[in-house]
Amino acid sequence: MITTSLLMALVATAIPSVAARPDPDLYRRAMSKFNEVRTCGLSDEAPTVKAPKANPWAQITPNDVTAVWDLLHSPAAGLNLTHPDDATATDNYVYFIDTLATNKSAVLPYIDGNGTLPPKYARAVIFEGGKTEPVSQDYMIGPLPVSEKTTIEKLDYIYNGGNGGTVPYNSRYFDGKRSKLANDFLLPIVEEINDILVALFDGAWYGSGDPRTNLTITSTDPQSFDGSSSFRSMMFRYPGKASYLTPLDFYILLDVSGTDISYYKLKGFVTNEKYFKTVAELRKAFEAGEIKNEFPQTRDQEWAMVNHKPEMGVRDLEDRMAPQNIEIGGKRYKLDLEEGYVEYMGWTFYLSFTRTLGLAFNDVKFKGERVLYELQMQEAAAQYAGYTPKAANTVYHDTYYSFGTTVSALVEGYDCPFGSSMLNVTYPSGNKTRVHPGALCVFEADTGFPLARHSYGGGSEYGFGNLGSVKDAALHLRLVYTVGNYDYLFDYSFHLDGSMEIQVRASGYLQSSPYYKTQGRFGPRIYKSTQGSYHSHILNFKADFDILDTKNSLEVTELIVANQSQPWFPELGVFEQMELSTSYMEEEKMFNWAPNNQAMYSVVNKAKTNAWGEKRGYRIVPGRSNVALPVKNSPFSAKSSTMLKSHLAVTRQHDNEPVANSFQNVNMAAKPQQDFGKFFDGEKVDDEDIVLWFNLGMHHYTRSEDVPVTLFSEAVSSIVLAPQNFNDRAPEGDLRNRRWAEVDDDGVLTYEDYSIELPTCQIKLDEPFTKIEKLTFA
Ligand SMILES: *[C@@H]1O[C@H](CO)[C@@H](O)[C@H](O)[C@H]1NC(C)=O
Ligand SMILES: *[C@@H]1O[C@H](CO)[C@@H](O)[C@H](O)[C@H]1NC(C)=O
Ligand SMILES: *[C@@H]1O[C@H](CO)[C@@H](O)[C@H](O)[C@H]1NC(C)=O
Ligand SMILES: *[C@@H]1O[C@H](CO)[C@@H](O)[C@H](O)[C@H]1NC(C)=O
Ligand SMILES: *[C@@H]1O[C@H](CO)[C@@H](O)[C@H](O)[C@H]1NC(C)=O
Ligand SMILES: *[C@@H]1O[C@H](CO)[C@@H](O)[C@H](O)[C@H]1NC(C)=O
Ligand SMILES: *[C@@H]1O[C@H](CO)[C@@H](O)[C@H](O)[C@H]1NC(C)=O
Ligand SMILES: [Cu+2]
Repeated sequence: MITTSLLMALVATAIPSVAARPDPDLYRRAMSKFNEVRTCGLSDEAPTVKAPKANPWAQITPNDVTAVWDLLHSPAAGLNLTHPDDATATDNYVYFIDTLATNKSAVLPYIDGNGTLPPKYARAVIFEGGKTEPVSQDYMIGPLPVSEKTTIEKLDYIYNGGNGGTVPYNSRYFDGKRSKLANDFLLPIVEEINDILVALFDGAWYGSGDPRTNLTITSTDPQSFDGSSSFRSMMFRYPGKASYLTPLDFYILLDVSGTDISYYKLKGFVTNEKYFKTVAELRKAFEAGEIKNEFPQTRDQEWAMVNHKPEMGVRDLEDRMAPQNIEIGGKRYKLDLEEGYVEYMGWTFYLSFTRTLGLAFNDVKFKGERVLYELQMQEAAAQYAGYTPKAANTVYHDTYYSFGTTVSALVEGYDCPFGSSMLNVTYPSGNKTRVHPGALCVFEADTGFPLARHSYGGGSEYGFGNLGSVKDAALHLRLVYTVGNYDYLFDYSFHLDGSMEIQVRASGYLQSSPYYKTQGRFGPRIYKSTQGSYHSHILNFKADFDILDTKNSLEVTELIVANQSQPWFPELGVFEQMELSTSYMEEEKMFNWAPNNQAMYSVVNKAKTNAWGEKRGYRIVPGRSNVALPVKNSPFSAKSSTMLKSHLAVTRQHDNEPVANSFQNVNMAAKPQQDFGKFFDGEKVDDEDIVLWFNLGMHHYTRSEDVPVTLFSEAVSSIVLAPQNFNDRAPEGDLRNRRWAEVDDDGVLTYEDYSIELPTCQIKLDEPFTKIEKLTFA
């Protein structure tokens, strides 16, 4: 926190003198005078704009959430619901309400023509434990607002697994009510072995609410393969804020199938890399001295906090403030916070947000022409490896945890630059709409390099005849989703050259394992008794390109090496040369980046050519660490994770294929609710409305530098969507933030700054810089 007033002269010559602690009124008056003392954009509000049309992808309103909730609970609905606060696993209760994606077929006539705004629908997931065959059931409720026309129907059409929106009880989200049943079953078992736990770990477990409990117990995903049964691989840790880094070598395996706890079974214990099926077997080995705790874990977790560690020393000059990105000329983007609409340097787009998937972008246009209909993350997954029940079992699909609800508060000046627009994010929660203040930041940033430059030769004393250099910048939209141990930083940037970059970074705690001398193949020792478990992160995205219209093709330009001859080089005979071989993907397909990147993939509109007769398109440019899930046949991720297993995929757009995954799919690896593989049924993708799916991710080769938390600098993946013959020339020509210098024949240097002058402004950082604006997406 900045407590002292900091005043920095940016342009030494041009700053009117201002006292170090200006009188607040004077300061406020100064701020409002745009042409006098300004604050370099730090405290400016972004200029507002009115979206051309109401946002058809908007979230359902808070009133809709409450009305839908009340409708579902009305006797007339016939759903026989219990309020979640009073419900047990064998009652029927609402798990969540969310916004149902509006069909593209309904939106296009509205945004492109005179069609009316399509009606909104809610989606509700109801846990129907009170049914003879207990299930989780998805419903669609609409049209909204609730009226006599509103109906509640099963939501089946977005799922292709065969059972529509129905998920068997054993595969449904393992919520607190199911955990309570599992823990009720577990308690007497652990009570029988607490003496062993005390002897090994100086800890015991009497249930989570009991004051004597000084171990924490955790399970993992998945907890079912196909809904016919359910299991839990539990492990103990030392409790605390960094318990992910203080794992203990003790696992309990349970069969927790069904709602009747009297049928639950103990499958056994694992410790010291040994498996004991019963309490008696465990006790026998313990008493025979065959179970040891060779590397005692630490209960202290101070070392694992993300605060300053003075014992690590000092770096010279590090007591000075680090460089900052400042929107020095004032904000250059406009916001319509009511509609969730943004304009920036030729870009326009709408925002939407759901509980399940978080932020999405719609109708992304550059200079008035559509590039993308939709861009949305589909799944943030991780699969682990190890010779323990926990690591070997773990596959996370973070949408299982309602990804959008995990958005965390952002720290201005650290997570996002000072002066960013810090926007509220909202989503339905029960019968209400929750607000996460300042969870989405919008800012324009210096990219740190010129967008273009050239120094034209010339023998002048300046070393050039002419020199042109163009300033680069980009608009960023950034959020951090903290799903349990991990913080995923999503950064979407819109660039002046018409390209868009998506970057995902990971920080936060490793899900680690107790250290075993024999298990280096699963990752290094990273602390006294802790091993960093190897895992792969894969994040799947949907990019529904509409280059100018919906008739698009996926152009594959292979870079091939061919033997050929050229008559003017008779002495060479046949020689090797590179050439481009262009074709179009014919059918829906999952595929990988070509080795050595010797293929370029572009979505093009064959009917729309630029001034040179070339098909206009956007290229999908690989960035950092574009990986896919290495394991293809793991029982824990078999058919639930098909979308993670290739770098890229192309399909035909369909209203009934809006998402790659279903949020409960992680518990249905053998019998998925959504089978991405079934999207590939031989449909043509040439000159059609096509969707491109891509994966970002990283193979997390864990290291001691993951302690205390993984570093965003290293754990990063990115991709760029860049114009490919979309324009007639580079779109930088209209930018005035550039310099053009000339040296005439007499050696006289003149330069043009196009009236973009270094502004006169001051930076004053003396307030808690959390400014909250409204973003309702409604
Ligand atoms: C309503 O749900 C309860 C469980 O909450 C169940 O016991 C009861 O049988 C259900 N009633 C009907 C008519 O299905
Ligand atoms: C929309 O309506 C206007 C005025 O009625 C008409 O001129 C125009 O052609 C219509 N546009 C479309 C795309 O239908
Ligand atoms: C944890 O609880 C057990 C059982 O009550 C006790 O024996 C042990 O000393 C406790 N350990 C610590 C570190 O407090
Ligand atoms: C939500 O439900 C609670 C009861 O559980 C009620 O007190 C509250 O008024 C409801 N909120 C709204 C916005 O209807
Ligand atoms: C070209 O011909 C040479 C000589 O026959 C051969 O070694 C080389 O592999 C050929 N290159 C290609 C791309 O076929
Ligand atoms: C969306 O399209 C699907 C598939 O055509 C259809 O079944 C569904 O009813 C549509 N949804 C809405 C809200 O109209
Ligand atoms: C943002 O959220 C905060 C906290 O809930 C609230 O006080 C503030 O009014 C919200 N801002 C707007 C403009 O809605
Ligand atoms: Cu990781």
